[in-house]
Amino acid sequence: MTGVLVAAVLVLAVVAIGQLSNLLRLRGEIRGGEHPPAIPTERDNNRQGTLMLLFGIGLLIAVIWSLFAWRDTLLPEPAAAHGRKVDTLMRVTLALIFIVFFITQPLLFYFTFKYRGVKGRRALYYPHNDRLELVWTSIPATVLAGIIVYGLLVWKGIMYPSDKGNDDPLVIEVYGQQFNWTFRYAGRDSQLGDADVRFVGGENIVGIDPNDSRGRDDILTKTLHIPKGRKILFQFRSQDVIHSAYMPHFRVQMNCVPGMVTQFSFTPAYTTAEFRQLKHVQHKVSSVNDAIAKRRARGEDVEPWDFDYVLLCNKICGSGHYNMQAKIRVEEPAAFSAWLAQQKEFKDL
Ligand SMILES: [Cu+2]
Repeated sequence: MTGVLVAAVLVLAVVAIGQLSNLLRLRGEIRGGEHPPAIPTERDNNRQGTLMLLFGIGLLIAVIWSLFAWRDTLLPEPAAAHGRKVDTLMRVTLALIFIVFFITQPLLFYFTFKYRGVKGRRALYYPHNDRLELVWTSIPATVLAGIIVYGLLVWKGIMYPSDKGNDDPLVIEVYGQQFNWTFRYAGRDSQLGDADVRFVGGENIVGIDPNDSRGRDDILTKTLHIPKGRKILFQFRSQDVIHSAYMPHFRVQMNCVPGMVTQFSFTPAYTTAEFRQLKHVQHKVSSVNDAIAKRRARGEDVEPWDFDYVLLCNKICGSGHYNMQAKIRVEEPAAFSAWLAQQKEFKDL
């Protein structure tokens, strides 16, 4: 709220200054008849040039400061095997962006200062240079093409791995609807039964076809439990609008599109309990809980927080979008099997 008020005050101040300068100009016109043309003086040019240089220096200091101050807000170590490839791609891209930024921005502000208006100095008329055009077109084009090819190779490595490894994936359907998630496990036959929106009703939230025998042992749940170390094949569907299943700790995001099935597979690398032991996760949990402790001391009713993997909807899908989330529990395979065995099959609902 304070931020909005400060922004409003700043906007109003800019408007007031604009109006004031209009008034002064009108007053000048009324008093002196014709308004003299505004030709900047040597002093104006020096002042504007210096201000521009100071602004540039301030901008660079702010960027460097924010890089250090907010480095902890980046995502921690990935919780799925393929996540390192995504993170490396991200780091390479960020490194290139910052190299270009730290070359071009200081030059931009320095030249603005250096070539400010000086009495008697005329700008050099330099309309065209083929060699320069070639250099500043071909270098960015080559670098961008390199990033795109690298990105495509990473995508191919994640989506179509050459090493199929333990290829007995656990199949789980992630079903989005305004505004919640339902999960369907394939049951003992490792196959999901057919589903169609026309069968949706009562307990049959995802529209399992009652005539398809493969669907009889499917299991519907509202919490997502997955075993560590086993490949999980997620199949995404949506009942109404486009949702997007976003599991940031596993570096996964996939759209859930009505009328089609999209998929993504990954292998969880840490159980929830193990991930909670990692240093940066503990650091985050303790800093959040410090803030919560202060609120509790003020008498607010806030529960302490512990880390959990999350599934969030990452498409603005309607008024309840903000709350379309679920916790993900990664467990040791034995604990996962015990949990799954307690769930009801579709035929028993
Ligand atoms: Cu959604």
